[in-house]
Amino acid sequence: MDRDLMLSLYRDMICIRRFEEEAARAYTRGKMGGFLHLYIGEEAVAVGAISAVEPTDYIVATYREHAHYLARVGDMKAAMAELFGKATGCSKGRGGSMHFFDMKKRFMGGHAIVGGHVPIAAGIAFASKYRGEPDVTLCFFGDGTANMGAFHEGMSLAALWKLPVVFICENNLYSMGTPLYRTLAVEDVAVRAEGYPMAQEIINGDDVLEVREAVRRAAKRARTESLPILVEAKTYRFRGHSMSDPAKYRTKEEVEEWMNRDPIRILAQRIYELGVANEAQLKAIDDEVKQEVAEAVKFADESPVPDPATLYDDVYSETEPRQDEEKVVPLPRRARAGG
Ligand SMILES: Cc1ncc(C[n+]2csc(CCOP(=O)(O)OP(=O)(O)O)c2C)c(N)n1
Ligand SMILES: [Mg+2]
Repeated sequence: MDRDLMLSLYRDMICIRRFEEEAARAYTRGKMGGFLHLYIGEEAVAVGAISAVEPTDYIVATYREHAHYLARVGDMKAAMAELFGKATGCSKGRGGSMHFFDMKKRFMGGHAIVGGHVPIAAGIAFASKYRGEPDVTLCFFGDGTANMGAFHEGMSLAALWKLPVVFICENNLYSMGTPLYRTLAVEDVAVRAEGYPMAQEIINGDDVLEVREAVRRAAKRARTESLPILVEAKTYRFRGHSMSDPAKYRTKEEVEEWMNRDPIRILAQRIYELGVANEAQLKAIDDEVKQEVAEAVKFADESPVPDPATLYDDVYSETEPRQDEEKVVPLPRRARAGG
């Protein structure tokens, strides 16, 4: 096992953990508006998967996307500033927690509508295939998403058109406060793949090396054979659904059991066993990361809010009244009804 790789995966996971712990503190201090959904406990999925693909491959994620953004783009300052709604944020402070974006790094969001991004991922993969480009799209989503109509539409088209997408289900056993067994008629989300059809694989989402290996294989197949796959990573979120959720619907024992399978601790254990690093060396990484997070908070705090004069920038609508506006005649009622 490559020493540098293991340490870099460790660092990436610690970055997400410490970033989000600090984000949670900032949230309670009223530094940001809207919701904040944390990925704490699920870090191995984003880090393992994104480390397994090329930097030119596309990433599409949910509202729990700070992790995927940090794993791909790694700019903590732009991430924290976005949470704080500042002009220096990765979406210029216009998106906030659920709408991180970085086109240059092919990080295609940050999507708040459950399932809405699955057809988008299929569309991106379609564009790659249509243009004859070698890129693969990774699409992350939760277990609850597997029951959404848009999810089935995206999966169905990906199978029909043999699109190079790796669908990655982050199965954390809950959609908001509802346990999976109350929403899903099957035990594993992965079996849904059979109906489209496409390949499937179930993996331990708390083992970053296992995730990396599975996604590496899946992405290679997508790239060389242009075939989609559904990978289901079993994992758990340690916090509530969002910051406003006290998570009373889970027993203390259940949470403790999963926290014993902390993905960061699992990798640390592997690192010790293989003699890659000792406790002091991992602590040094942690200390560096905490420093980086503190600098990101300072940067976000000191950054300006977006200038109101830029309100209409980057909006896909006319900011000036259209010249031909008076010529637009509404269709008569009956004609519209027929359409
Ligand atoms: C179309 C739509 N319906 C409902 C919601 C409200 N909502 C936000 S997250 C969520 C649960 C999604 O659960 P899951 O897909 O398992 O993802 P997780 O939050 O567990 O990562 C719901 C119902 C939404 N954002 N979009
Ligand atoms: Mg879930």
